[in-house]
Amino acid sequence: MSDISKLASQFQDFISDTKSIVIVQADNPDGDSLASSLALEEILSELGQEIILYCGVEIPGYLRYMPGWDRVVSELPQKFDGSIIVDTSALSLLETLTKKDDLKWLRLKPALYIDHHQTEATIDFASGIVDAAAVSTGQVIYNLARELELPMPLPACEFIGYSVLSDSLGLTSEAVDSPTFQLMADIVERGVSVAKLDNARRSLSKKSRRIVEYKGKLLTRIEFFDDPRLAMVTIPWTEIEQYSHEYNPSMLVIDEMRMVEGVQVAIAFKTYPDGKITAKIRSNYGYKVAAGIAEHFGGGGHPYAAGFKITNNNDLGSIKIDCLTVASKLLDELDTAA
Ligand SMILES: [Mn+2]
Repeated sequence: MSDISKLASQFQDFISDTKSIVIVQADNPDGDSLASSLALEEILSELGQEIILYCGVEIPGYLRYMPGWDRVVSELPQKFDGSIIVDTSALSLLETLTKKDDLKWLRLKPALYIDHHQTEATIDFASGIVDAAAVSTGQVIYNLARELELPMPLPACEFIGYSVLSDSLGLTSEAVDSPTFQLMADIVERGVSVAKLDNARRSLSKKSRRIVEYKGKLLTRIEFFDDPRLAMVTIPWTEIEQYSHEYNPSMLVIDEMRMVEGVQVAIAFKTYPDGKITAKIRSNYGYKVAAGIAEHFGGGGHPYAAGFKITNNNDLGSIKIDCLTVASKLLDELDTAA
């Protein structure tokens, strides 16, 4: 059996045993996790399945161009037969469920995660369908649906398109390959308008004046290290509280940081009142070190986009020095390898 037919029969077995399914996004919802949830909802509803969409945190404003985002609830339903976790295989990203002591309900029932991250899975209570060659979890779902000849109504195709465009930065990331374009060609055949998807996405990327002014402040706070291969910025809790319901502060500056001459890696830190520190890492084309840096701190992700979270050390200064050391070492190794 080929890989995809094995994964497809695993998926088929799972959905045959579960009538009502809660689809779970981790605590860092993004375009792919939301689009994948909505695509699964479309496909599985056609099969008569009852679907509940769940995410422990609020869906951020910039994702609300996808119709159906408001069906995502933040309370785990009382009754369901099984769960599908999308776009992560990391237990640490299900913190809200853990904190509310709701994870036990997922543990009691059949659970499946569908993901495309390369990082080793830490979800210990579910079976996994992981395809690291897929650019998005939506593409994994598309492959399963095609293999099983499941119904793919137009909205499902649109959500799959959103997931691919979102995780591939508009079909420009290194993970984009010929199957990605075959997928896009197929959904266009099925009626999807790429222009319509792109326009919907952009309609919400307009910013308010206060956000643009805040972006200006953040830009002046970027720190450069290592001549200047590494750029870092820190976003304290007071600003997260003030701005993140409107725009994710790190996303305001991380691309600008990457676009500074000489910069190869950009890291945005966020600090929380409970001492937690998170880092979002982006590296430029040719510098596949993001996941390596994240893994050093117990996180993970992709070669060019990764992240980590630290709860046992709130000394940001020392974390930044460690980041600098690890990043410089990994970048030097790339130089020697080249
Ligand atoms: Mn993804």
